[in-house]
Amino acid sequence: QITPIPQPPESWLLGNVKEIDGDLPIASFNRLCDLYGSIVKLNIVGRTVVLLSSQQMVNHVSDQSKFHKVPGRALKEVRAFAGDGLFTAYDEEPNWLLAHKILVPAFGPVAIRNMFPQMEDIATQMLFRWDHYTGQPFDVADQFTRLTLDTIALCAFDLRFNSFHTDSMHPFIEDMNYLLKASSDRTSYPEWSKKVFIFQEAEYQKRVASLHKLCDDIIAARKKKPGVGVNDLLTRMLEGKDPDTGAQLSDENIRYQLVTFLVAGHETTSGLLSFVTYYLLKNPSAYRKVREEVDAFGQVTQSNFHQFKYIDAVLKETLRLCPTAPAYSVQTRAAKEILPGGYQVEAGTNLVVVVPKLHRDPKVYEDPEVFKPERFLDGGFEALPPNSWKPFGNGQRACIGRGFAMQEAVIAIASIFKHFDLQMVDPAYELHIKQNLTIKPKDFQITVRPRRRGGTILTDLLKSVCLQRQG
Ligand code: FDE
Repeated sequence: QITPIPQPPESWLLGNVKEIDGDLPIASFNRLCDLYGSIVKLNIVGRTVVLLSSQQMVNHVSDQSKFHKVPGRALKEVRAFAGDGLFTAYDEEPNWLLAHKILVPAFGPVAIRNMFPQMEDIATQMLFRWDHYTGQPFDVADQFTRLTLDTIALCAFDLRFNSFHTDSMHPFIEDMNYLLKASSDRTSYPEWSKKVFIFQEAEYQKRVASLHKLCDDIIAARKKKPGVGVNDLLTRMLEGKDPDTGAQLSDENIRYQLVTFLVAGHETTSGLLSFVTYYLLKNPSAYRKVREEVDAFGQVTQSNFHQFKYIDAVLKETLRLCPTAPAYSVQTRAAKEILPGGYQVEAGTNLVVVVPKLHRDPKVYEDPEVFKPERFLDGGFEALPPNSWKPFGNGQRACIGRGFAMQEAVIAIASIFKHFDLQMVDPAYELHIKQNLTIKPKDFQITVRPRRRGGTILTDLLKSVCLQRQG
């Protein structure tokens, strides 16, 4: 016997479109889950979408033999610039498996460990910059965008954007922000509107072309001067072969992978670091414990990085409350499936996992709204019920950059807290979120002061190098 799925009242022609705030869809999803429960059905201009938000529901659809990732409406739009790159490819497109096989080793534990010096290099550039900002308010999201963009570009493509040496952001950022926002806006318009709004469409295409040109230029430059001894992502893509068939990636697909890694590799991680900063400033006891951990180790290094257990828990807890990729979609493999509670879903319907709500399932998390990194310490993380913490997606389509992002984030947080005291510009600041497919804190400003007296980060670092040499 089939239970009808709860649905808000529909209006004529538009269905439930008016339930969704175009600027902040995730807030609307959260609100609908609060109102209607762990499963909600929406009619978005004739398309059925089902929101899922409890561990029980999400656990059920995490079974890869029955459900699999199908890029949702927004990701379909993103295909205009990311094509069949890893993130936006359909499972059954041959390039997904081919690129997956070639690139998984490039993001394996050994490869990531070897990226430590490059990550440290960019983090240090940020610290230099912050030295000069002493006492002066700045936007954290802006700084972390520079950090993560420069880091992915250097680690993956041996390319320096040098974002900390210019005031304006690299033009790539503007194009990307425009395209991500436009892609998410486009989901509430019918397909034919692209033929009507010709100016918007022309602007969109212009941005896509500029993104593609940037990537094509990177590929062309590397082909002219193959990196001697460089074994980065780009080399692997240009030279890597499928171990089973010998197949290689086409230039077109490599361009899409470049776009994918530049976008996926920095948007989500910069959001994560911004939220971490917010939560640490809002929670003095967590701030103090981070500081204690950092001071106990002195410097974060390639060999001690795994021992920063408290910072790791802070990152996990931040991703619980503010998963920067706040939703992902799956569909049934068969014509229909019955979900727990007797709800029937059919093939072709996007089942959207509303991650921030899943992460507040009261059956899983005690005091779900409270920031408490301790819940993940001492086996707490391992003891979670299956599929109750999903900031990195699910199964074979889960985030390939997870280890990369976590290492980068530990290095950043550990170095910042080693060298600076941080303060919110407005102590009464309450978290506001802005969404651009991924989420970030809105208008969140801080000031920093170096912890030491006199000297700069540079003299500090030189001193510690000398001490290491001597000792
Ligand atoms: C992926 C991902 C995901 C899934 C999605 C879906 O399902 O749709 C998610 C959820 C994510 N990812 C998340 C995240 C967060 C963070 C922090 C990150 N992420 C980071 C990163 C970095 C890098 C480099 C990356 N990331 C990348 C990536 C890729 C490529 C992908 C796709 C995969 C496949 O194969 O599909 C992802 N990522 Fe992430």
